Amino acid sequence: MAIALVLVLVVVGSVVFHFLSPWWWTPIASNWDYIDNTIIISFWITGVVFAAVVLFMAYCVFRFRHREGNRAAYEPENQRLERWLTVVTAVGVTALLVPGLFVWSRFVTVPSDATELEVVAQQWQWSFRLPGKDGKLGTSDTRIVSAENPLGIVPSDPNGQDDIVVEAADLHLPVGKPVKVLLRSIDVLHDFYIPEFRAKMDMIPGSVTYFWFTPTRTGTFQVLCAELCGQGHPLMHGVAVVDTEQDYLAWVGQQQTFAQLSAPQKTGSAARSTESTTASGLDVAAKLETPEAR
Ligand SMILES: [Cu+2]
Repeated sequence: MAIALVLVLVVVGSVVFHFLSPWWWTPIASNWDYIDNTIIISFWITGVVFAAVVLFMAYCVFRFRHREGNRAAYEPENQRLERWLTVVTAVGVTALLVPGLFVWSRFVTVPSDATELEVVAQQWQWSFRLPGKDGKLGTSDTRIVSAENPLGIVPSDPNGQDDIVVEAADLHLPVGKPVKVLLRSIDVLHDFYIPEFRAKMDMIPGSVTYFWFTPTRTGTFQVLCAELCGQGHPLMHGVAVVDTEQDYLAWVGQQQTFAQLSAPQKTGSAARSTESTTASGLDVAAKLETPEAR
């Protein structure tokens, strides 16, 4: 009797806690409310099944409790019950999986007007690359990653020369514009995750994974790594700032392109003068950024 009561209390307590809990998702900042809806469907299905199974256990514990002289009946087969359970389980599992498949298909079907953003993970920092005026990212190769070329951009590809390189600094994005996020890792498995965007994907050395999203409100969001990636994993934070178009353009104007970053390697006064002007721009940018996340 006491055990049956405990089981009922577990169900009631879980349901009450779920609805009164102070912990819920951070307010959404992207178009992916489909993902929230899918999780809510999963909560409902798993919640109903959890309550039904535990309450049934409580009923059995109470109804078939030990009584003097009672004997259990042995019934190894019950085809009607098995058919019924198979159908209910199949419906439940289908309802859990199918919404996710629809969301996944949207998640990787990138709209044609999305601009590209490359995110490069390494132990233990985030770097970003945005296409320059040509709107195209140049090719990259992990094998040529060096201190001077931290993202491994192929110097011979003209598309890469105007790419904006944001190494281990804050990322800015304009609000309301779809972004195709290309994910690369130059060492181990990482996972790019911004909770408010509801978007998250593994980054696999040697391949480029991608998804897309549209930021729907301005604000400063934390970039997390959601894959255990070594000792510094808990410290692998970044900052993504969603700006108004105007603020975004002001930020872009302060960033350095790949060509500017590789200029110091060249000799000659022209290269040096480019370096000095852009370096001062970067100093201003560094002062404006919020360094608290690092
Ligand atoms: Cu990581």
